[in-house]
Amino acid sequence: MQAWSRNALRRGRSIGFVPTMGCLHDGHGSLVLRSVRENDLTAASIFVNPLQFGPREDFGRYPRPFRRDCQRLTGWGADVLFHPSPAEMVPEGLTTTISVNNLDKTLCGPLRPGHFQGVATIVAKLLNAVLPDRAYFGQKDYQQLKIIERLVKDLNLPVRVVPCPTVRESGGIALSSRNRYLTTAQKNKANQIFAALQWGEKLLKSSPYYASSALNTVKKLLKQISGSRLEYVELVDAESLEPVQALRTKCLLACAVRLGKARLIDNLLIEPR
Ligand code: PAJ
Repeated sequence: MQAWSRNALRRGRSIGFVPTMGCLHDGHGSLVLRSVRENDLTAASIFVNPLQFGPREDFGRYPRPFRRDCQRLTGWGADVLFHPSPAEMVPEGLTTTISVNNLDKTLCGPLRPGHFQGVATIVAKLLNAVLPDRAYFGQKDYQQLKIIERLVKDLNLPVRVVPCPTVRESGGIALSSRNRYLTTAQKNKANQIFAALQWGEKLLKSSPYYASSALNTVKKLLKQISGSRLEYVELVDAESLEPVQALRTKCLLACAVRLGKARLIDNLLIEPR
């Protein structure tokens, strides 16, 4: 991978990079298409990263439709796929990892101990392999995006992180590889997650100093989704990810909901009027 990238860079070509865990959908596609537009060459990676799954999470059953993924990447115009082996990415006796502080104290962090450390470690390794000028990340995983931005800044990594908006189905549900775990009926219910967040946005914009009341309404709406279990819904500052009591700065309204076999996350960025 590095040889391919060095060769391209020597020839003055810019490289865009889209890291993924595969089971590609149009959300991934939006990142690849943007990279193809903004760079001479686009690399994607597929690696189901064991370091970011907890012991009771879905690492074993995470879908891996590799041939279909390759076809999709070709269709979107990617130039190269990096598909490393687990042994290459997580060598036996791995002792050096990247620890994440502060930004993992809210939202998904407390519920998924070690998750963001696993993400940061593997993304740093992927960036070292691909040597891109730009790397594309989705706002659907907003906390991950902020942690990667911080990683790049803190470690002076020579790459520009490009945030990309969340792609949704027409009903509102954010595209996710884990939507595969949902039945059609559950998918319809999952649309209510986005509707609840939108309702929260409306309340927050009309009464920015009553954030806790807006949050309670969203919580109630999310809890009403039958067969679901709400893990959290939080309003945090969009930069520090610290909880806020009022909509004074740009904020993130984010939630995680368990529905059937899937754990779904979603969020909305909300700017004060
Ligand atoms: P994965 O879940 O495959 O997502 C790869 C990239 O696609 C991430 O940047 C994610 O935010 C983005 N993405 C997923 N669904 C999206 C949607 N509906 N709209 C826009 N972008 C979307 O995130 C990971 O993999 C891993 O943690 C990884 C960064 C590859 C490290 O292992």
